[in-house]
Amino acid sequence: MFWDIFCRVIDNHGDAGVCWRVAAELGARGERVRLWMDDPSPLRWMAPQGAPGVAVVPWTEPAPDLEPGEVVVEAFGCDPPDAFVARMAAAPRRPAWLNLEYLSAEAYVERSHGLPSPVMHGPAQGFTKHFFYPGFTARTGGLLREQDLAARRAGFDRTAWLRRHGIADDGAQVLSLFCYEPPALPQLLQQLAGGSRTTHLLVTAGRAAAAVRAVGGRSGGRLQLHELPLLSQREYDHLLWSCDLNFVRGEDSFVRGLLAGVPSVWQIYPQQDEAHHAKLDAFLRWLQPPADLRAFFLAWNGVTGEPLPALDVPAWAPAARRALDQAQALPELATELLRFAAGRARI
Ligand code: TRH
Repeated sequence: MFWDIFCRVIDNHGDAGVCWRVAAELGARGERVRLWMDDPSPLRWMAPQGAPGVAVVPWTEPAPDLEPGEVVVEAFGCDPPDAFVARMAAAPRRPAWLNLEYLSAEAYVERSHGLPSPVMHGPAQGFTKHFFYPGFTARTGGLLREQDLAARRAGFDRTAWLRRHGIADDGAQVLSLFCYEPPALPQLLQQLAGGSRTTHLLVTAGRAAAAVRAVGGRSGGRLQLHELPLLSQREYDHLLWSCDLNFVRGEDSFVRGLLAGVPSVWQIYPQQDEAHHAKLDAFLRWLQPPADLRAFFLAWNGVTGEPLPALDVPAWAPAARRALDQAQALPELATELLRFAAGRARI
């Protein structure tokens, strides 16, 4: 099928990251995709290699006047341009119209996945959009897992990757840091500096590196800090696979952290009225972590003002492996999206 995926970059990297990943995976399965982005600039570092079957369309104002494909996906309710919607309405065969939603483990996801949403006004009045929710149960759209992921993982050489980034695989623990500005960051740095074993902390470029600098973080004691450049999404996976534990944030890196099969600590994207607390709680109910890991999540997200528990990577590893098994048993998002859209496109 021919897909139009619409993406507005609100802030951070997640909107671009999720949309690119979905587009690239559909392309890898032989679909043709136009990815409309109001700001395609993050793709320069996130996906410099491009992807077969995927063309990026700058979503300018006015928008390019293009004939809609068979499936239109608006990511996160971003509303395609009116002129394009008018073309959808005039098309001899109505495109399937999906709204790809944010990831959550909350109960409303199962209830809402696949629901129709009648379009009440505008040129496509009378059309029906459908909600498509990623999620953590068999009755959701599941999680995206690329078809080549297992083979890439099997051929991956951690020692060589670390060495390329100037880090010796010398028995020290290796952690990655991708975060916003967690209030407990100074505590973490202190804990690692005073730890019983050496830690290499690989700090991702952008907000995480700025947050470390803002709290005066530097190498010392048992802590070795390393600042990374912006990595492509593929290289970011390699980073996650090289580490004993990953600090992740937002939604996309969080899923990649789960799929890496080693423990991760998630900083959830903060929302108004602390709506993200319920989201974090729902995920923790899915993960069933040991009590100290749970307490670590809550302190890292500022939900409790408790001090950070000690990092205990070996004790947290079984929960991460269990989570990986559970994640791999979930529906696969690109497969589900294809099935769902093919069903709707025939209507
Ligand atoms: O950047 P984020 O905080 O994005 C957020 C969330 O998605 C949030 O839910 C959303 O509402 C908000 O944006 C607008 O975190 P996330 O989702 O993990 O996206 C990061 C992307 O960046 C992911 O695709 C991985 C990628 N990445 C790289 O490709 N290279 C890198 O070096 C790093 C650190 C990340």
